[in-house]
Amino acid sequence: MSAQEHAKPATTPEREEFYGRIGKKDLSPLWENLASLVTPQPRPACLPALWKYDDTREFLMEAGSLITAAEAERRVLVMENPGIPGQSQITGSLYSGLQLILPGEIAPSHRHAACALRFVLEGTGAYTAVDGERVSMSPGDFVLTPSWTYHDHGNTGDEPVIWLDGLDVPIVNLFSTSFANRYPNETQPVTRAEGDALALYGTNMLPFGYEVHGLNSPLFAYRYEPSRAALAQLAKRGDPDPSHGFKAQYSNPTTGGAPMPTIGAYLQLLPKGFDGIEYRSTDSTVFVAAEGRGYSMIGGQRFDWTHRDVFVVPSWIPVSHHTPDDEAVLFSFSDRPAQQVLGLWREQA
Ligand code: 1HN
Repeated sequence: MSAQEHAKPATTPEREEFYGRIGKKDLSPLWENLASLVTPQPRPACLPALWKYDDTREFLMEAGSLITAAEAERRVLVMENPGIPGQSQITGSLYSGLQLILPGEIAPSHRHAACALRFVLEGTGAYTAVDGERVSMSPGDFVLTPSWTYHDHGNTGDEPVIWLDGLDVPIVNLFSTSFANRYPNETQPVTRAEGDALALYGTNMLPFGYEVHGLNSPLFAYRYEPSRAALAQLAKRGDPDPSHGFKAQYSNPTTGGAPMPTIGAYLQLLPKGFDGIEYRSTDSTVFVAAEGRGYSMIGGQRFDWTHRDVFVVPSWIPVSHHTPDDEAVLFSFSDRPAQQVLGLWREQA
């Protein structure tokens, strides 16, 4: 315990007896718990962790023969942070899992208060329908399903499709604000042609007189190729950031802000030979390797990762990234926008 921390007062028989009596009236002494309630620094319960794609994929394919997408509603293997097992949380505020949809399957339409993102890891031929538009999904694409929008997934191709899901379910449940319902039919009607949102919002134009409404980006698919090209362009312009390499944030084209109110998403290029310096921030962050391989030091522990491996960096734990042998690209997401709007976010390079 540091000098700044509040020392827990001594226990005496009189005090113990008092605590027992007030406990029966649903009261407790703050001085017994103050030090763990108000900590001088974040003390995340979640731990640094890594999930190897090859291992998880094998279990996911096994799940594919045990249950259909229709019966499961969503066939997902949840990544349980080992520091907080059994809570469907990868960090203290976010949920993440790997979802499999097999050829011919439909994951039925539903909506919920939680916002979701997908980052496609394997396969082509699947789509997500959001707001009456079906968007096809290819590896590296980043797809949103904003809060309270009906969404269903389908696979009309001939190979399994796997993506990383990220949701703010723990935040929604912290506030006890969960609502959800199924669409009356398996799929929502298609009312807009594919490419509609991209043409309207993704070309540096907005429909004339457009007024921002809601907190989510109306552009709900961000293709890998142009995102990757933006990183390559950043790399041509100068030196990498010493901690982040060449890093960009996905933005809502109508506001310039985060694509969703609770979750920010990022893409970074780590050039071959990058030897990053430590960085920490209060937003526990989920990373997945979109390309290449390397390793990250998280709180002094080394995590070697390769294409499609997922790892998590808890709040305020220093992280550095290293790519001695190969250029790599990392996709990541965190609750940074929520922390920023609440005035809680901090970082330290
Ligand atoms: C959900 O709706 C999806 O729509 C995936 O694909 C994962 C995890 C928790 C709650 C809802 C999806 C989910 C989820």
